[in-house]
Amino acid sequence: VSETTTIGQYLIDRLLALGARHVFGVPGDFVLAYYKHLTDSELRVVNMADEQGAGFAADAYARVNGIGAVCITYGVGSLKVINTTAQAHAEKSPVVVICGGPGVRERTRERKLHHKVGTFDSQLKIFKEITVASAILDDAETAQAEIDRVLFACLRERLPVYLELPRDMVNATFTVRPVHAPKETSDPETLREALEEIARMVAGAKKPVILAGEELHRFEVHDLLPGLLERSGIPCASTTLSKSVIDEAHPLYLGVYEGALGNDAVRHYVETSDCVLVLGANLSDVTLGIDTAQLETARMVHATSDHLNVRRARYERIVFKELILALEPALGTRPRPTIPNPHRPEPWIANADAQITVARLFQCLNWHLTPDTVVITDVGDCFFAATDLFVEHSGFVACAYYLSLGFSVPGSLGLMMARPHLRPLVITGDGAFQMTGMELTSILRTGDRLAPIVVILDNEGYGTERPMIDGEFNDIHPWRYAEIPAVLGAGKGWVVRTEADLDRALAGAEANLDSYSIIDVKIARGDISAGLERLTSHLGKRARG
Ligand SMILES: Cc1ncc(C[n+]2csc(CCOP(=O)(O)OP(=O)(O)O)c2C)c(N)n1
Ligand SMILES: [Mg+2]
Repeated sequence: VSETTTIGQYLIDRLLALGARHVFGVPGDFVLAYYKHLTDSELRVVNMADEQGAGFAADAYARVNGIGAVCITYGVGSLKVINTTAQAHAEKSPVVVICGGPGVRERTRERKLHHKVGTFDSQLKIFKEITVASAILDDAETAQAEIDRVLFACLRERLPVYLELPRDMVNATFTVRPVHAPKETSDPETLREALEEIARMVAGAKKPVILAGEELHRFEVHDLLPGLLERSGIPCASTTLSKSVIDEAHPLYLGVYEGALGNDAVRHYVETSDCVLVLGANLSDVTLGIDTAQLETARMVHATSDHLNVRRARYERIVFKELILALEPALGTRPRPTIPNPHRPEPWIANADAQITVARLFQCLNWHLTPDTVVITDVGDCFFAATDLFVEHSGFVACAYYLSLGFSVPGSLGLMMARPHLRPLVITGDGAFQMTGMELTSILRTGDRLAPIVVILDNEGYGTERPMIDGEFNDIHPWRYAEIPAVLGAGKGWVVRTEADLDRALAGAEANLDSYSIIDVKIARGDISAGLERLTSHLGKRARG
């Protein structure tokens, strides 16, 4: 039997079929009819205060759920998710951007229309640069093929996509054809040869090591990692972007590798290895410790969804997931080496009157992590300090490569929608919080009694930039963050100056299961984490030219 549907409904059905349960957004007249449609569907619409917040929430959601969606209006809305879509692209997050647009009948001639800039193609062109596939759904005849093409590309590449829905096409009908998910397979001979070459290289190595990247997580093969390590006897390190790809308590886990910016023992192990298997890690200047990493191509296998290189040889037509699935049986076994494991958190005992410092704050937070915590950090010293947290069981989410301030508070809402049983520990700087922290209002608006704990490192401004080049431009207006609950009419707040204050605040926050908690931690100017200390001495040299 042939079934008739509408473009709007088909898109909803496909999103549900591919695993989306929520859509984040802000309505506007070009998308209002579709917004109503979405609200009446099985998808839950999560309204945000600002489109950038919606984009960040969809990104965080997509990272843990496997697909996410953001729905906004033309121009004023969509152009505000450029930054978040660029982040999703940079860090491989499968976000579907759905933008309501002018109707096809409104597009018969170029004219000035509210929210429109340039031509009717301008937005599509802008999004083309930062998405893997895109379409304007202006024809009912081709709509199904276009939606399928775009959504499959999103999942195949784990990259964002853009769909523009002209408002008069929402209810345009067509007859649904069966959906065929394209099956991507490697060239079997090439895969076999590549695996043999990798196995030879590993067998001949004295001290192989795996650098486990974020794509293991994105392509849902991270669960294979413990088995791979245990059988092969090869230890692994993660990158700043992939932290928590493996339980950090695993005996074959070394820690986060980030060149000279990270832990010395991890650096030494990785850089003295004669065979580094880089699996699913995109190597950026950040991942490579601001280019301080010493990894030579001649002793490296580098596999990502984009390419496979064994030393200098490149193998084409290898599907990343297939390679990872085939790796464990292909590699031999060897006795487990003795390796330096990351330090477990030391028990926290407060020195009651001592002024709180960044180092002690993170020691305390580390002690408070539970299997139900998911850590989400913003950019700034919170990120550099959080890299050193010992994350057992729990997840760790950060925009560790694109580094856009303002991700954490809206991102935490995405995480809570995707994983309602987890409680986010949101760690942010005061500058980042002033950008998007007001999305706390969206967390309340859900009516779900969500209870993230937001910790603000309140150091009177842009602490990360001060050691590089300082000036008034790094100062911000001081807020009374702990009083935000009074303004929003819900939530609980604490100000922390001493270690005893921190104990009280965390005890109170942990007991507050009905609403968000906000902890304003007063950090002395110039008190920075060891990680940031190392970073700024490198960056400062570069920034000063
Ligand atoms: C959206 C965005 N704008 C600007 C920057 C540049 N930047 C990097 S760190 C930083 C300071 C952040 O201040 P804060 O959130 O208070 O954290 P702190 O550095 O004090 O730890 C700035 C402005 C950025 N990364 N992202
Ligand atoms: Mg700050």
